[in-house]
Amino acid sequence: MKKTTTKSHFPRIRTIRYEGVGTDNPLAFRHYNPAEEIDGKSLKDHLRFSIAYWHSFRGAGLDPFGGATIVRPWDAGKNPVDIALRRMDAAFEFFQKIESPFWCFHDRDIAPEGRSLRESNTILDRVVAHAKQLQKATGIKLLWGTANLFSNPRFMCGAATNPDAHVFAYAAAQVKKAMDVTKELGGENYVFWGGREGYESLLNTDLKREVDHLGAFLHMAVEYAKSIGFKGQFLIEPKPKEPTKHQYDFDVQSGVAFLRTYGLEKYFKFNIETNHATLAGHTFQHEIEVAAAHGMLGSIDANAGDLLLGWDTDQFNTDVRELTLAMVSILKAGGLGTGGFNFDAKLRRTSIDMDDLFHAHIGGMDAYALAFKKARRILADGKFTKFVADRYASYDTGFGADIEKRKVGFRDLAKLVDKLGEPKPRSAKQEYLENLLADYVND
Ligand code: XUL
Ligand code: CO
Repeated sequence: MKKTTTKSHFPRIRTIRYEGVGTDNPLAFRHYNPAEEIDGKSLKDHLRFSIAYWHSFRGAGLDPFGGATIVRPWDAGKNPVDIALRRMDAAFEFFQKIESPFWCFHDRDIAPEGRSLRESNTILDRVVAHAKQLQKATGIKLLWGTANLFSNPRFMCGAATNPDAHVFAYAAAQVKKAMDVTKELGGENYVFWGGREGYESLLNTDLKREVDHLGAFLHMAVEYAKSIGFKGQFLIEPKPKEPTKHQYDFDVQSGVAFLRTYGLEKYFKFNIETNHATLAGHTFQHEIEVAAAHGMLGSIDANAGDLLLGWDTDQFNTDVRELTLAMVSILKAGGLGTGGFNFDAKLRRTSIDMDDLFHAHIGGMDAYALAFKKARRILADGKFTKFVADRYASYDTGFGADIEKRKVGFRDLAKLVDKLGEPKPRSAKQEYLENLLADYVND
């Protein structure tokens, strides 16, 4: 990657290199070799890793019981715009040193909010112009942009689902600008995570009206994108709860129903986040399979939750078994297209050193790279694919094929059962398959 000329914010850390599994250097990749060619494409281009600006450059380690623990030198100073610009330099140096080809942001994490929307937009434009220069100088690209419609108190009762039309209008104006700057930075996607689009109590909520408003809002976004010629893919990021008790985009399946109900399915795919999947009571792989089944697999927010805690802990994922299963489903679906793997993950509040940011991403990137290779082997060997195909083979011919083609009805099938009698039970062989998977994961 090309170098920038600004002073180093990470002077003691050099660009992370691939050194292979034998290395004892903790600041090296063991599995992620960005330049490695696989099927005529580099691993970097296969995986399309991305860094989440909000966690890695705005996360300060706050929790409900205590304030900032993670203090960065570039955040010092009085003028918030100068700080934002310097922080952006630090971020791009990090993106380069960690060998990430993409980054992602919310409007409000890259630039401070002004006293009016107009002033906020002016500040945002200044920071975006700087980001554009840094993108050009480094070759790092924008995977997606989005608007923060959840931090400011004005959004406490929702944005597009707010009972006050004035707040809806404000949210629309903010997304309009966020789409403009995403286009300006060549963003390949635009994400909608329904921050506070949900409710706490039905005593004060008109659920139907709120969901209708969300449908209207997204139609306006589609129309606006067309009008400015923004070609990036729109993505919905489902999450079942947190911050609100009932979020409207609960999971992928309910997201599909929502999009189809409002005639939006042509315009959206899903950004699936591991920790959101588990909060919904699903596995990561389940959410990927549901999106893929509808041709709506878009991108991944790569992280992990702690299953012993009931909230969105946004940890870096080093669970190769879980990631291998996810990768199998992603590769089977033909990959992520314009999407990528965005590390929507944060340091623990006790990990306060600069190098912790590197260790965290190295671990996540290595785990995904290893999982990618294992998944490719699993699919090339074809053992699971063959097992599953055999399991459904009765639908390939005869009356099974007629069922799939809807050529038969209950009367035909009732007659058939009179003739065939009792079906013969057949083992689903789960333990055998789990052992087979363990061979790949442990190898
Ligand atoms: C929140 C979350 C967001 C979205 C972007 O849980 O995942 O950071 O990814 O708004
Ligand atoms: Co996310």
